[in-house]
Amino acid sequence: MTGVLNVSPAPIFRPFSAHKLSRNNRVLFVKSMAQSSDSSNGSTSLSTKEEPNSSFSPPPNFKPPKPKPFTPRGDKILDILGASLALIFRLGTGALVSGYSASFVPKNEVPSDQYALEIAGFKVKESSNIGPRPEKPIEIYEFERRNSPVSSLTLPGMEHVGISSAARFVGRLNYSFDLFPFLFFQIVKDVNLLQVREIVAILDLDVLYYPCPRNGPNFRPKVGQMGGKLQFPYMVDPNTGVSMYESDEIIKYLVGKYGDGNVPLMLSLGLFTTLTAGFAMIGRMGKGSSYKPSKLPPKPLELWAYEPSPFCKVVREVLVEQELPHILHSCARGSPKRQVLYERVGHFQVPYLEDPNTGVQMFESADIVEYIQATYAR
Ligand SMILES: N[C@@H](CCC(=O)N[C@@H](CS)C(=O)NCC(=O)O)C(=O)O
Repeated sequence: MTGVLNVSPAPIFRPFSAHKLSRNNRVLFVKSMAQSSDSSNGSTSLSTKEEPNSSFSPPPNFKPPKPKPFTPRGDKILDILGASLALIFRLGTGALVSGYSASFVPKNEVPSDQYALEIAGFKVKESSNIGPRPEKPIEIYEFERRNSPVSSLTLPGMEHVGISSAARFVGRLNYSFDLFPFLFFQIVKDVNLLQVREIVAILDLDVLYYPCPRNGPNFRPKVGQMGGKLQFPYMVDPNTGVSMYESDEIIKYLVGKYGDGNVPLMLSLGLFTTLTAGFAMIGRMGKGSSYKPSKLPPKPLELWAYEPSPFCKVVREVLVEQELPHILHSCARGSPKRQVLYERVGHFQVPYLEDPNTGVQMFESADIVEYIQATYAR
């Protein structure tokens, strides 16, 4: 399974100048994938604090594991259960692409070179009305605060997520300084990104994510440079040159440009959306929001995944904590990209990681997490 990739994404970073700067004052010019392939989209070069390491290799004796569908590794059952809460509270939002339909057919009706999930001797034929997707990945600078609810209560900024209705709701609960209001305020503030990720899955978009964890040295400051304020998520569409803050605006833009113009019901129910998205995060509080020192690779990792899958969620958390830019090949149920991966690898399962910096390609969430930590943690 280990080998050199046949897709070689453009480096995130511009070639470094011949001068090597001292470790403490290195300045690097960073370009996004899309920026490097087309300078006419209005994107700007930006400086980062970190120099990407130029050579990475897989951990010693690395062997990619065999895929084991729908089976968490024994020591990760609680993690996967916690991550599954999102699927339950959000009623599976993001699990199916737009216009999804499915039918059960006898096994022998589906040719062996076609991806189809097998259930109880039947194959599930799935389809969608997704048309051609944008040429270049959408770029999203992401930060999802998932603190322990009592460790940082940050009320300012809640106006971004319709806090007036949330505050009225809490008021009715006779607000006092016990755990629930802390928890409530915290989660209400942090649900924006989840909804954006859900729409990415529904619209089957590929996204180049730039993680901006708390204290992340590289991409977080760029958001301020590009858009004028430190607010997340921040989206840049290199296909149109449009960039914006505000999850609601981003969702409206994406469904208008790449969908049928209608915001899905579960993303447009106001306080209900906010609450369910907030509770969806409870199982993973404290994960995927604070920077853990890491080595920055020259190329983005590529992850085949989709938002509500608990197996994918635990991998995304580590990519965010390590501040590793990654291209998400979104492939919720009904996505034509499932067939693409099936043809490429002979099996479909997510998460599936391709690392162009080492040539590693692998399934299995727990092993992917360990691989990322072994390769990139400082
Ligand atoms: N043991 C695997 C399980 C991953 C898994 O089962 N993923 C599901 C999505 S949640 C999948 O890809 N199933 C195959 C399919 O949907 O056809 C891991 O930990 O990564």
